[in-house]
Amino acid sequence: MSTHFTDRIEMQNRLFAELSSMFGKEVPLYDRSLLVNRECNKAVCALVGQLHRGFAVSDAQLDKTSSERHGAIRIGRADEYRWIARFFAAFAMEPHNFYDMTNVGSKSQPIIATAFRSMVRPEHRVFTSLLMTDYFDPTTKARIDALLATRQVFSARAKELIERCEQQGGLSREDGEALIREGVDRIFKWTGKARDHGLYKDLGDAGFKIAADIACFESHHLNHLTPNTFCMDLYTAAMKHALGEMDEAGFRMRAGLALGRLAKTADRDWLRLHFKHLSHAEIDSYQPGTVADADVKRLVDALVATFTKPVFALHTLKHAGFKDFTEGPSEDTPILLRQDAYKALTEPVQFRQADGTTVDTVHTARFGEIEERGYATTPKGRAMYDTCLAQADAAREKDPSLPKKDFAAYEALYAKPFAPFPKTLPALLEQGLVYGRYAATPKGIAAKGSLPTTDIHALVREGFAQVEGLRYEDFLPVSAAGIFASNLNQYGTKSTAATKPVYTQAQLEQVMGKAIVDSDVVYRGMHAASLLDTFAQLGLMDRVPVAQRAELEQAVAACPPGALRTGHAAHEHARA
Ligand code: OOG
Ligand code: NI
Repeated sequence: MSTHFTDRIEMQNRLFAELSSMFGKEVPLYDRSLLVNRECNKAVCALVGQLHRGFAVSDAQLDKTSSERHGAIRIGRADEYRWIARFFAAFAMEPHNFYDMTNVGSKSQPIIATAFRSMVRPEHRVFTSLLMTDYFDPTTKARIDALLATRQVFSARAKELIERCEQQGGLSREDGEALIREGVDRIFKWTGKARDHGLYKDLGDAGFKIAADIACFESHHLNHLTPNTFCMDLYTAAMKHALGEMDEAGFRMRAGLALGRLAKTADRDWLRLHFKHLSHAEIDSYQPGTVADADVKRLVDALVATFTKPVFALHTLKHAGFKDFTEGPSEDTPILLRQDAYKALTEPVQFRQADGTTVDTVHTARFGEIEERGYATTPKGRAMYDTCLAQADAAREKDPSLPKKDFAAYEALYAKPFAPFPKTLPALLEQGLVYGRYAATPKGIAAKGSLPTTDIHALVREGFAQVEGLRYEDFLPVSAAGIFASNLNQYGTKSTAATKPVYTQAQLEQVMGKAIVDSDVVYRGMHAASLLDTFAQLGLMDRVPVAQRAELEQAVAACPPGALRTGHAAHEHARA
């Protein structure tokens, strides 16, 4: 038995690179949207390089950072879901958080979900839904269950590889590659083939498009694969321009606005948030520079010229337009996750009927999402976000046509409820709204024994300690509901069962045979462990108030050990 197993994180990166290239071949619009994102990210790096003299990102690093992905798949049967959990475990991806999408008000869908990702510095994550057929009346449930029962998504070979990985504790390089091929060529592949057009039509007509998308297909086809943007507003403007929805003047204005704002907000904390490969020391070595209006104009000119190249004529490809507004916090609030998308494409499908006949028709589900990750919130920050979001959503719903009619007015309207939210990392940390990772600085260690305070914010301000904001690596149920609503081209659904069943995290854990990680516990544990380390290094441990110390120790004890033990190593690894 070989002990030289292939590295699971490397396998994960390979899997996502392969999925991305598969998706790019299946959906040319996705492939081109990656190019648009790359150009936007490059422009952002040029601006930031001028703002922080010494900052530069190699093409390879840019590609790596732009290529972090999240994806979404939808599963029909509990046993399939368990195989998926076992499949992702081979790639060091564990279930994080429970999302009950049957329970998000008017945008509810008949699914429950978790997201598979690595615990520490995750690059990729997959939102994985399970269709709950008991959400439906008994007749519909029986029809869906019967059709689902007759498909086989995992080949015997895929199962054998997963079992081998579990038994051996890893896979050889060849076996790892073979499992990736199973994912790319079969499990997540779009085939354009479906079954039982009658059921498909009945479910769609009753408003259950998601059930149709799951039940009638023969694989867990990727619904979307979402790259990472450094500047959401620049990307959305560029896509609207490339899709022919925004003329050059409109693009110039929006791009100028986005980059102009970035020139004011892209501070060192922003660099640490977006460029995980950079060390504190590297970032500290940059010299402050300035960005004038003329510099922004030059960057916008260059983007305008770039987007006239034929490869960026996205409007010549089949498409259904771009979403009207971005999901998540307002543009000036750097927390959690902002997401947007080009709308779902209508693609040909062929149904094979039970009697052997075929039906040629179309299916609308796969779309092109983009995301920008912000700081991870504490429960206090999350509660504040939920309140602001509810107000902002309500304001938008009063006039849904506003984003298209008058974008500036819409932006102001949406940002207003978020006004109480601090906009910088120090303020967010001081108010206990986001998590950070602290460390003692050489200056702090030199001053050990004579430090005047245990107030971590003061210690950071005085340069005795340093901090980086933890990045949010998870999903947002309300955003996800909005995304479902827009990619299914419908609002929400209501259960047709006699009484709507209640779904629990324990139920999904039982389906998988493993526990779901609560990402808040992990963020809090990382935050607390870094504080305790910092106090110890600064010789302040004895002066930390007893209650505060006990709380930090509890947070560390509650955190799964993997998150803390490998945290440092993984960090160094990512930097190498
Ligand atoms: C998943 C929608 C949720 C997100 O980014 O919130 C999602 C789906 O469409 O299957 O991907
Ligand atoms: Ni998504």
